[in-house]
Amino acid sequence: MVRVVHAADLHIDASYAFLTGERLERRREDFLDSLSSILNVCREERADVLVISGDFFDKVNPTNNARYFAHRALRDFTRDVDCRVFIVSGNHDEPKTVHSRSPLDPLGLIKNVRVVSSGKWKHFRLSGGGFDVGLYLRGYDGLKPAVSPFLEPPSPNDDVNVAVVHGSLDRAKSVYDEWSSAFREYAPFSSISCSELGFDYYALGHFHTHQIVSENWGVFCYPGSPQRYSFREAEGEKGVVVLDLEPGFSESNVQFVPLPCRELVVKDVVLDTSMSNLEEVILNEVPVDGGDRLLDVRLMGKVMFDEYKRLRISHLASYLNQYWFAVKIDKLFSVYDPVSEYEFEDLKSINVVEEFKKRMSEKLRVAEEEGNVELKKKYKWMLENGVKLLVEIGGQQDDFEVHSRV
Ligand SMILES: [Mn+2]
Repeated sequence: MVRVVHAADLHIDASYAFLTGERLERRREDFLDSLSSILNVCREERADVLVISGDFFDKVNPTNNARYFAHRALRDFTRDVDCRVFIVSGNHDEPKTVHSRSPLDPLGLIKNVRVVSSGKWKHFRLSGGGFDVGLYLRGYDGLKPAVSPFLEPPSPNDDVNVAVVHGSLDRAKSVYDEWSSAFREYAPFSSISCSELGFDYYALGHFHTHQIVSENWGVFCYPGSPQRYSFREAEGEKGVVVLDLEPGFSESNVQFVPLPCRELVVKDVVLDTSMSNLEEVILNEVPVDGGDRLLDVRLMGKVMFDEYKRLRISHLASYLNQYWFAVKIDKLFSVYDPVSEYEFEDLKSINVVEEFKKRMSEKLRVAEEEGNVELKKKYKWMLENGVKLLVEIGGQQDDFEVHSRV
């Protein structure tokens, strides 16, 4: 039997626009703690192999701090314990240009650590005592992101065969689906396209929710990310899987091991135009028992322009930051201005030029409808020249804060 710990999507060195200074540093430590927890599982379970299916680092240029810690942790681990480590690259830690390297590559210089980056298949054979286990690893291809990792598959010929890739399985679910389908465009493949390949276990990375898709021709498994990478991952357990590879391998050989991670809370507050003193309204609804948890306050609904002007988001954030590890406040509400009878819909992508265009186009449309030739001419002139002027003075930049992905 060969005992494997399968982890993925550690995202070491993740950045968060709403965190700065000491809190950002502490949040980054969470992700390094996950690596330590995973190595501890390997020790406790007496694993022969640790497999990491991509997105070990959050970016192709992690800080030296993160590189140093990861290198030292893996070096110490492989020195102490007889466990081999295999890492493939993911869309986050594989560069998208020809002449650069993955930050994973230096880790491959450590004894007993093997790194497979840049879309090539590599084969390693392990002895299970009486049978052989074949590990077939492929790094994420930064140059051909939309291609199936199994476009040019290897022909596995060991007794138990494992494919290690970073990609989007069609039958798997993602918490990011309702937000954007772009997530699924990275190394997409279907389970049915694998029916003739001959792998027993697919050690997958990319989807952050732990899940197993069992087919007659193999077990597809995402261990999920060990930390809650974004507020979309506030629900469900986080961890790794432990599996015993042996002839006759099935889903029952796979066991999920939950790991501790920082908890995230999402609180929706719905505002409306009848409300005044929004800060007080919001604070009445948001709990202050946060402790070590992260909070995302999602402000929704519609507010009056005058009330919006009085609302101090940074004041609100610094107050709530006393009671939570950190607080992120999302302005998802629209703003209504009764003077102009205009409604600003999307505050996060608001841009002076686009708003001006939208507003003038609407006025132009009404003038056209009413057949008011004089007014139509005026609005047309204002639209053309107004946009030019606004672009000239730098109106293309967002007037509001830039939102991070989280
Ligand atoms: Mn990932």
